[in-house]
Amino acid sequence: MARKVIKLILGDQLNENHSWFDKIDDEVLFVMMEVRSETDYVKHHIQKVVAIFDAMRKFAEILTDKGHQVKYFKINDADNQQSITKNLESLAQQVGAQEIHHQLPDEFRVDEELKSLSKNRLPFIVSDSEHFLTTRDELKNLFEGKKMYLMETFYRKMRVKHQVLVDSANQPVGGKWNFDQENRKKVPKNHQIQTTEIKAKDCSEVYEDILKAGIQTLGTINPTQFHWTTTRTEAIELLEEFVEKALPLFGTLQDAMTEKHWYLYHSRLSFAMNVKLISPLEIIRRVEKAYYNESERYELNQIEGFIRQILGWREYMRGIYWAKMPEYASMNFFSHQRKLPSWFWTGDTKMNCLKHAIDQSLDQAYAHHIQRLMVTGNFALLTGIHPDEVDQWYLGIYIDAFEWVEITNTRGMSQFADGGIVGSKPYVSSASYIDKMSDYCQNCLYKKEVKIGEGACPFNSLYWNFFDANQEKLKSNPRLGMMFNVWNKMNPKQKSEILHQAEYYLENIERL
Ligand code: FAD
Ligand code: DLZ
Ligand code: SF4
Repeated sequence: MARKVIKLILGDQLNENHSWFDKIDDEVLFVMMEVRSETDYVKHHIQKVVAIFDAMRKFAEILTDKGHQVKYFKINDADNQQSITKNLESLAQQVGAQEIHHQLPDEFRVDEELKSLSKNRLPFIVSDSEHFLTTRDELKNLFEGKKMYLMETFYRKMRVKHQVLVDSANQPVGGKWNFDQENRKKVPKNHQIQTTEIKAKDCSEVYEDILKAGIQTLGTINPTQFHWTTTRTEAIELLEEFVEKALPLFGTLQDAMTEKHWYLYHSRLSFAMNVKLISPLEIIRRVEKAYYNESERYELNQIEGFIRQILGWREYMRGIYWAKMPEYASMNFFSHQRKLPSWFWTGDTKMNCLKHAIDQSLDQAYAHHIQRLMVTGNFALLTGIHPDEVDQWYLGIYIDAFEWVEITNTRGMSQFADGGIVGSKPYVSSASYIDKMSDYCQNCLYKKEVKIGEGACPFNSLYWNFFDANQEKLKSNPRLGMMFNVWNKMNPKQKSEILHQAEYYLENIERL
């Protein structure tokens, strides 16, 4: 009798090039499932749930068309028990499966759930997801015994290991590993933004199923004009368009923010990559090829800036996640306790930068890196919001939010709740940075240059208040010495007025 093997494909494991699919095998039954355990562990943005279900359904269709056997549980199917393990167990019994296979999940929570199932009677066989450029434990092993996990050290090793932008002596092409200094420009006045376009499709059927199931979501959607890439073909098309239209300016304007455009020269590839429709290596190689073939069109700072995000930051964050979970999820270095103001769910604030970043996140399930780090994240850190609250918001709202990359960026890089594992100092700023990188302050009711009194920008007093409150915890940080010098030398009256202003804003946080 033929051995029946069940192979589980999770919603973020849509890798058509995985060796599992190399040949058709009638003994293998692939299983995919839309389940409440995954839709409800946090309140997700409606566009995120639609994108995942749409991508999963289309992936199942592709496998079926190729001749593979697929059991697909839709969210409203009568036999769906709404849990990965329950569906797996009953399916295994039903088809008389003798083995269950799965790929390494990216989330600790799901890893634990699947491990608990493996204690049951059936052999459980685990494969790599064949997506990342590092193994789960590579970063942990690399930094074994060391206190600091420097991203830059890791990134350079990755450049050499994967022979990306290095010469035959393993030295960086162009003589430098990092072109960050050139990548901090604001959008110039009168600049015409010519970037990738929005390509919409109809996702009403998936959307109706989600409504019918009664899944609680946040944010808005126009299901007939849905634009997130949900197939490999769409992801490759977006990559090509990105290389053609946005890459030439990616680095220069990667930190810029503007009211005029919600993604500027960013790629919008994070969702497709995180659900594995497209691989990091193919994106890196494509971008590298553009540079080598047309170096007159693509400057090295644009190319290196983009590659660093994927080969450096993305892999590094995953490495930190597996090195530090589960302790990471409860770290709260500053012991922050405040709740997020309710306007994080409505955008109803007078602070123009926050209004803009939040409205955009609710409407598009997207904000780019600097909006996440230096607007919403900056505000949450300066106002002492509990990292659990911040994590829940980021994990829910963004199209690309999966815990391994969300928590390390949010709790780590943005909130410094890990005490400095990911970042060497907290990312906070007053209005001057936001003004330097955006056009938000021009249309704001608050005054960017004012610290105290009527109309003073809240970021200005909250900034100093944060350092004053956390002086003990931060004073030995060599990167903050100059800042503490400035604060400690300020005249006492001015200091006290600033602290009072911050206190007033904190007490009235709901009305900012
Ligand atoms: P681009 O700017 O075009 O960058 C290209 C790619 O680089 C991205 O698609 C992404 O895969 C990778 N990348 C860039 N920065 C990072 C980073 N810091 N960490 C990991 N990968 C990176 N990214 C997520 O994928 N999921 C998250 O849940 C997430 N949460 C974040 C939370 C905070 C507080 C911050 C500051 C950043 C977060 N990021 C997250 C990183 C980054 O903001 C997004 O990857 C990026 O905005 C996605 O848009 P894009 O594809 O247009 O990126
Ligand atoms: C995020 C998500 C959602 C909303 N729904 C599903 C689902 O119904 N079925 C599924 O297999 N995966 C879903 N996902 C993605 C999972 O959360 C992801 O696969 C795990 O977190 C493992 O990283
Ligand atoms: Fe934001 Fe302050 Fe600028 Fe207003 S003035 S947009 S609140 S930084």
